[in-house]
Amino acid sequence: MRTQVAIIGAGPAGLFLAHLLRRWGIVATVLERRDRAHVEGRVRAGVLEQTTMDVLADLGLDERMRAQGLLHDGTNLVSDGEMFRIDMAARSGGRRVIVYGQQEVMHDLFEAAVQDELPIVFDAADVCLHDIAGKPFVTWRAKGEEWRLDCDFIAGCDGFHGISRKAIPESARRTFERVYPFGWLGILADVPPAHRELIYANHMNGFALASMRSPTRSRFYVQCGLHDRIEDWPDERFWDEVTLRLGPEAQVTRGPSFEKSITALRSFVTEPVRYGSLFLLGDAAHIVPPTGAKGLNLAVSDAVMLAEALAEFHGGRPLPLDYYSARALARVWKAERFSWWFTGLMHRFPETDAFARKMQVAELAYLRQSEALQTVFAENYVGLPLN
Ligand code: RFL
Ligand code: PHB
Repeated sequence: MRTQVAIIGAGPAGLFLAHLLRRWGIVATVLERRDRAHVEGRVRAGVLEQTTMDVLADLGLDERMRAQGLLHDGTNLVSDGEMFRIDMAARSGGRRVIVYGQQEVMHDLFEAAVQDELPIVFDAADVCLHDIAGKPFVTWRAKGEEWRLDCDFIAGCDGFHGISRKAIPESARRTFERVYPFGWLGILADVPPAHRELIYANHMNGFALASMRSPTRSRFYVQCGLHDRIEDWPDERFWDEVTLRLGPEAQVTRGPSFEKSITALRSFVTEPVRYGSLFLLGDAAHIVPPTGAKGLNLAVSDAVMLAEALAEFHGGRPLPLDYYSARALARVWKAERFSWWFTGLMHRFPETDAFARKMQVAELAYLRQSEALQTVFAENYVGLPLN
């Protein structure tokens, strides 16, 4: 079998790339370790940047998002119970975010893939990359058989735990990493959202976030210990804590949770994101803590940048493929900075002594009154331009 681009992983990075390449007339095959239901069922991101909305619109895949997504002009921050709003649209020339869950995005991408007959191989076991510095090919096992796919390029879209990044020799890559000394405990519940827009709260006990999926489904998070277990957080404790941390202006409605999971927080970048014919995209190349809601959005901007670079190459134009590495990493590092800064501002760290806490409170007070700082926040939150 032969294809132009072998895409490893059918998450957001892989599927956006497959759709974008198709639009440029480039043939790609996607190899996914799990089945569609598993990939579509993962409860993850909730907030899409303006840039991501625009890409879905360009691909003609925005119908359900426009009908069901919740457009937000602003977001709310809470400092010790006191809430203030940042009008992001007003501070960023009218750019906004939309609350439209990753599960919905994946559903739309998979449905369109079926319609457009994009080749996706599910349940591909033991995917192996070969000769990435020469004539690349990929092998895997499925239905008890061995398969081989020859290709011009490989796009490693297989997430943080995937195999693609590790296919680059250790001597050729560098890792930059920060592991945070806490996690996020997230729940879903069929209760109305605590507010019309999101609320990010800094409280003595730690961070809390009120988000949503629809007018009747809410997503909440609280900062928790790195070694906490789900059993440590029965619903009652969760609701008590999130209500306290979000403060009196949040209208928290309690109800049974039906999804509860703990996520570790990490900042991570590998460089370079190209080696021979292999490109890394999305979580395979970088991780941000979820505080800035950037992960999925970065996967999408990577996909746009690689699709454009491959289209130039395909069209015989002399744009160097290394351009992808430089262009993608330039945007990635800015999103890393914003997510790291926002995480630092909003969480309680083991070393958060009385002085450090005063610094957080003072910075939040400054953000509350300074148009300049709010502009910086808004530009980053709605998503920096691709160039
Ligand atoms: P994914 O989604 O991990 O997809 C990788 C795919 O590769 C497959 N795979 C393999 N396939 C073949 N062979 C192998 N050896 C393979 N190994 C893995 C996997 O099965 C999977 O299908 O990576 P991708 O595409 O780069 O997308 C990244 C995003 O999913 C991620 O960044 C976001 O979910 C992060 N994130 C958020 N991002 C936002 O933009 N806004 C948010 O509000 C937001 N909130 C979040 C988040 C992530 C969270 N968690 C759980 C990590 C909230 C949370 C709690
Ligand atoms: C979510 O709704 O899951 C969500 C929203 C904002 C974030 C992170 C996650 O910063």
